Amino acid sequence: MNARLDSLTGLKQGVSKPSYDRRRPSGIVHLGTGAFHKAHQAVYTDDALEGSGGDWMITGVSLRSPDVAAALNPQKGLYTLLTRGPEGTSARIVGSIAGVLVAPGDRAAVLAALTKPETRIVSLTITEKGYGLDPKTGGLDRNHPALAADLAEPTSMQSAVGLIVAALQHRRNRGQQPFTVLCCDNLPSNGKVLRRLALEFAAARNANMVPYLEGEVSFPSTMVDRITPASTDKTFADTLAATGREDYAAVETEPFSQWIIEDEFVAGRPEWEAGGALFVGDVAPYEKMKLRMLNGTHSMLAYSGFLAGHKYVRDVMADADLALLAARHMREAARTLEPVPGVDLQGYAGQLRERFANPAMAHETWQIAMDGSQKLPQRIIEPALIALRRGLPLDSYAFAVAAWMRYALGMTDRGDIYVLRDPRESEIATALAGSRRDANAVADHLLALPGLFPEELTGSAKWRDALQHKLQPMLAEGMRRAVAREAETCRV
Ligand code: CS2
Repeated sequence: MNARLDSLTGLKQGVSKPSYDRRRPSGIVHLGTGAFHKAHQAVYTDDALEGSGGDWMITGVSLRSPDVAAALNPQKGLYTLLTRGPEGTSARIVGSIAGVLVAPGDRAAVLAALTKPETRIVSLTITEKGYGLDPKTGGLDRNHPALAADLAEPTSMQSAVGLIVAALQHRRNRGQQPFTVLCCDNLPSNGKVLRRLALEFAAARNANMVPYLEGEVSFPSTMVDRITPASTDKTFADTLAATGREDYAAVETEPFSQWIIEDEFVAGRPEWEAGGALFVGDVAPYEKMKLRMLNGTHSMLAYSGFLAGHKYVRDVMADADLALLAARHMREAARTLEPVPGVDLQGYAGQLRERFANPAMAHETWQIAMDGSQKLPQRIIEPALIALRRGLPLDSYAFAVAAWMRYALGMTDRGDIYVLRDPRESEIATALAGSRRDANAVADHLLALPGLFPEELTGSAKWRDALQHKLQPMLAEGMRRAVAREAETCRV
């Protein structure tokens, strides 16, 4: 039996570890303590605590699964971060998480954490689908199960938005200072979106909270970036080899990391600059760049790469045809952007291609392919619309959407079935029933999914033609051939 990582002693040489006193109060409550949070914000906070201290430990909250808490709590919140680069892997112990609460099992403890006087920031990584955002209205999706429950039942508080508004109400009633709400998910203007949802929720449930939320609480937007594959048995085996400690909370990530934040904190913040965070007045240009160039290309490669038989993004990038399509997608996405302060977009694209090709990273295409209905709008559809308006080529967006539509059929060209993992999965399956081989029918049915594609796009003959043109060979000849064919058009 190997010893578990539950203290900072006895680690192998070369493993870096926190030297600050971890018995300080938690100034941050983080909703959605998954791998991404552990590879990103928790690491910046670890650096800030190491650099300048402050009462900024993190109390993690899992809104759904008890797994992270089960792995982290017996280790007093300690976990290993493996950083994998072409030159090798390094291990570091992160100490900024004090422990994790599980909301469904212990809602009272979660509310207590959110309403403690020491809590000054509530941050979130709950994925796109966690917000209950209706893509059509930009407001609350009242059919979102957790939100619907919270709107109907005063004491429910299952959704992130519901918990935040309820906690702020408690604080206001008790005369405590509010906290900053810090959204760290891949949504454009993520702070503004969350603010809008919180205001709408408050207007529906506790209208007297609206002026308070508007006047006293801040919702800075952020751009977060670090590629973080789901942990596997190899993560745990390599962690044991590197540190000498068993750790089933370990996560692995890439060397690159970026965090750009609007500096609007109503109750202070850690010195995240210590980890390299950049504070700016307006995050929007950076967010758009990342969502369209990184995430958009990721999604395109995930659908087409998975169906062309590639398990990992690094394999996709080793496929000359797909690498070419990745480069094209980034180039086209860059054309939809306004200038981004201090960034050379060509250089950014080159860096992205290198990151995607990192041979040490096993990032599954299937992982990225999940939740397509939640990801396409900001990654692909928005720039497609801009391209349409400006008369720019539609090929790369039509190819990406066609690849998603082909992926939505749930079966590889060899006939293997896979799970879509999308909150709109059953709606998609119903839309596709009976029309699986006909490109026109598949495109028509998926374009008609309520709220997903704007009318300006669905009503455009140019867009529909482009889409059908890309989807047809995917269905008739298979993804491998369709990719080769598409790449040929880029070579001429
Ligand atoms: C990916 C992102 O899974 C996905 O959809 O595109 O998680 C991506 O790896 C991160 O946004 C990188 O910062």
